[in-house]
This record gives sequence, structure tokens and C-alpha cells, in this order.
Amino acid sequence: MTGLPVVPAPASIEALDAPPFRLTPDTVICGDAEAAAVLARLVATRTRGEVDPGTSIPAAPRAKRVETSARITLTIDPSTSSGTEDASATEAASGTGPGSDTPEAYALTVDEASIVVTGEGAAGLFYGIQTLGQLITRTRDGWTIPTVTISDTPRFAYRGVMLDVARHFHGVDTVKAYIDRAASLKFNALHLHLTDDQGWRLQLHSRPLLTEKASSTAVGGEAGGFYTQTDYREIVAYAAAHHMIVVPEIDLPGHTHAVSLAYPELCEQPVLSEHVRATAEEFGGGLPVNGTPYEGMAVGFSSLKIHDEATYSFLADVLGELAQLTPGPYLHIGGDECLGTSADDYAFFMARLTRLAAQTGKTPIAWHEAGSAPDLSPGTLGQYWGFVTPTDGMDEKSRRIVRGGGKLILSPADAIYLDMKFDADSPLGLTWANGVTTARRAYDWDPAGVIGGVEDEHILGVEAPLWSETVRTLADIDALAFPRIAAAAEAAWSPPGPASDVRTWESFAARVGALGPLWTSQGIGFSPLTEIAWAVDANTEGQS
Ligand code: TNX
Repeated sequence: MTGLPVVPAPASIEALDAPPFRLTPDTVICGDAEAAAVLARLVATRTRGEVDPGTSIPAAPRAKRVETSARITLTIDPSTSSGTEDASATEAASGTGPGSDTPEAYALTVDEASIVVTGEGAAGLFYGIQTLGQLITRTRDGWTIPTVTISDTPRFAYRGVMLDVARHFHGVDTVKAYIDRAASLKFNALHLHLTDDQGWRLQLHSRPLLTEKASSTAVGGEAGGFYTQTDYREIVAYAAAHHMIVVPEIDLPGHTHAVSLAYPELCEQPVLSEHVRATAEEFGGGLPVNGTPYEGMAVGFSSLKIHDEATYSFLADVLGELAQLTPGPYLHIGGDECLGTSADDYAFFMARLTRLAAQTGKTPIAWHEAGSAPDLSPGTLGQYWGFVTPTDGMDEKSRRIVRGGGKLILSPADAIYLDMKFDADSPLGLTWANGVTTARRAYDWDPAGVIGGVEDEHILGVEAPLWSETVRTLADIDALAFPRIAAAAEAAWSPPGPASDVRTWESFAARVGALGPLWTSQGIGFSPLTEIAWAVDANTEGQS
């Protein structure tokens, strides 16, 4: 047991009662050049420029300084221990998880004289550096890092965050900022919800009308936007540099009202259910009319035409081009909330859609409703968005996906939907997932305890979605995501409760509270929820 503020909790951590390592202007970082640059930036940010370490062994005139300076050494060693003897956890750890380009385990040792971070691969080294950044502490003696030995590896291969860029559009800089934040918590997948009723956000040369005609508005009639292919490639490259893949989602066959602005012949008329009318009453935005932008927040009223071959030519173009643009292994094809589509039509469509997606060479991911369709392309993955205690047969739909050979990504809405309100008075966020989601509720669940019969070996990973009906800016994203995103990171990365004595709410709350100064130094506008005691740096704000 240790009180050191590492989040997500490592597989193994041992704090030693010995003097800490002192970060000074003479500290030198050596070893892997790319990693050294990452750590040097992190140290400079965390210490507000008070420590700005050199990043390699300086040449002759300064050699003397090197001999006397404390060193941080960063290396990649494929034989780095995974930090766990539990065979069930090693699938994620031993290879390159499907979300990652390189192995993810790392080891970190800190003593008074030196620090060594060893990654099993480049991703592992990057994660070791993130852990090190969390351990930097301002004491009365200056900037220090406590003496510790850590050996760490993830529980799950896929650790995702989702950003909805359709309800409100979020530009490239915001997406990059969210990648920075997610990668620092050891997430390795960015799921972009690129299309919905309110807008189509990715330029496709095979179907240029989509962004020409269906991208300019958003919820509330606000300005929309879209990514050019250059923008999208820039996001993919930035994610890769942070050891994250991009999982693009084209939500089908529902959530497709925007398509009617570009290709009206492909779309059914909106189904004006009681929910659609009630949502218009409560949140505004009017009722959907094909061919005109939808500015409301209702769901489930739109659909592509299921029995028209033109639909499948459209999908072949869209998915084919998207697959070409996307180096990651997955295409997310939606499949949620098709409330006006009959069960037979839905099943027919999902069987064809999952095959079209698989033909691009990618593995399809669908929301768990797809499990109601009996003939999905084998191996289709499911994303569960029901509650921690499943309702309405959502668990059975998810189990059917597992029986079809697909693993699950768990996104229980009443725990880690980051767009749920954290406080009833906040103007940000929604409440449909069992009301306000406290940080404690975000934390107190286990991936293997949600769906009966679904254990670690059936679970690809965990993902925290952030839908953007009420989310306009990076500040809004920060306020909703932080600190609850850290609970999702811990569910995705850390060993489960009984195997680890730090997997308790009390430990998590203390560890997260200690990250306040790091997040502040990084410009993260987290919500200082009162459930957590937030630390401040010694000296700088009059407290030790
Ligand atoms: C449900 S859960 C949705 C989204 C909404 C979100 C708002 C799921 C797959 N779909 O369409 O944006 O709720 O919280």
C-alpha cells in the first residue's frame, strides 16, 4: 500500500523510506531521444519552468557537469517485466495490444541519485514517463520525486476515450488537447463520433456533398465544421505520436439525418415519436425535417433506406474511403438507437453493414444493440453503453456479440459517460443515465462485474464517451471529463480490486486529489468536486 499519487494505479508499486531524488537545473535526461523530449517538456510544465532539464549527455565542455549531475535514464528493453504473474492479465501486456503500436509495460526506479525508466516498447516508456510526471512534488526543499520501485502493465488492451464531434464540432486543436490529456492517463484509443443527425464532420472525396451540404450547423443552430482529410491525417498522426489509435465512427443506419441534406434519396422520413416531440419541448431545436439541418437533441428518428441498393453503394464508398484514411484496425459503424427501424430491417442491415466494414480489412465495432441481429459478420466487436446493472436485455445483446466471436468494450453510461452531470446545478451535461454521476459512482464498478458471464477474457477494454450536446469548448470538455476520466483510466488499466490494495475509492480519491497541481500546470480546467480533497503545491500557494 502506498499513498503515492499514481493514476491509474500501477500493477505493482513499492515506496521506500529513503531520501527523494531532487530535480534541479542540473538534472540531465539521457537515453531515448524522443522520450527524453517528452519528459523534458513534462518537467518544465510541471515545475513552471523552474526546472528545464537538458535532454542528452552534453559534449566535452560540460562533461564535468554530467558526472556530478543526477541523471534520469530512459531506455527501451523488450524484456522488461510485465509486473504481474497473473496469466489472465498478460494478453494485454505481452503483445502489442490492439490499441497500441508497441508493448506497453514499463518499470520505474527512483532513488536519491538516479531515476531509470525502462519501457517494454516505446509506448511503455511513454507511460513510465507519465507516471514519473505524476510523482513530481513541490516540497519545501524544491522539486523532488519520491523513492519508489514500480513495475506496471495494463489490465486491458483497449483503453479508449470517445469525443462526439457531431453534436458540436471540435476543431483539430481541441482534439489534440484531448489526446494530450487522455494519453497522460494511459488511454490508447481515441474514438471519434464523426457523424450524427446534426452534422457530418469528415470530408470524403467519394461523397463530397456530405461536408459541402451537411456540416455547417450543430445543436442549437450553432456553427458546425468538418475535418478536411489533411486535418484528419494530422489528428491520426498526433494520436500515433502519443501511442493512440483513432477509431472513426460513422453512426448507421440511424443518427443519419445529416445525410438527408446531401443525399435525400437515401433517407427515410423522420419518425416523430413522443420522445422526439418531448425533447423539442424540453431542449428546443424543433422537429426534424429531411433536407434541413436538425438543431435539437432528440435521438432515434432517422434512418437510411434499408431496402435500397443505393444505400449500400453509399456505404461501400464511405467505409472504403474511411478505411483507407485510417491506419488503426477498427471501424465503428454505430448501430445504436434505431427506434423507428423494425427488428427485421435492423438485422438485415447490420448483417450487410458489418460485412461491408469487414471487407475493408478492418474489424467492425458496433454499439451493443447490434447483438440483437443474429447474423453479424463473425468477430464484430460490441460496445456496451447500458448501466452498471444492466436493464432492458442489454446484457443479453452484449453476450450474443461475445457468442459471435467478438469481444466487448465497456462504457457503462451511469459510470463513465463523461457527459453526465457531475453536479445537478451545472449547466453542462445530461442526466438520463440515472441522474448525476459523482466521481465515486464513476469509480465504484468493475468491468468484469457488469454483464453476467462476461469476464476479462471477453473484454477488449473500457471506453469513456463524451457526447457533446451541451459541450462547446475545451473548457467544457475539461470540466466534464476531469476528474471522472481518471476513474475510467483506472478501470481500464489497473488490476482489479482484490488483487490490488489501492483499488479503493479512498485511495483513488487521495491519489487523484494529489494530481490537482499537475493538471493545473497543464492547463486542465478540472472540476474541483468536493468529494475529493485537492492538493496545492507547497510554497507556491502557502501550504506544504
Ligand atoms: C445516448 S448511448 C447516445 C447518444 C447521445 C447520448 C447522450 C448511445 C450509443 N447513444 O446518441 O448523444 O446518449 O448522453
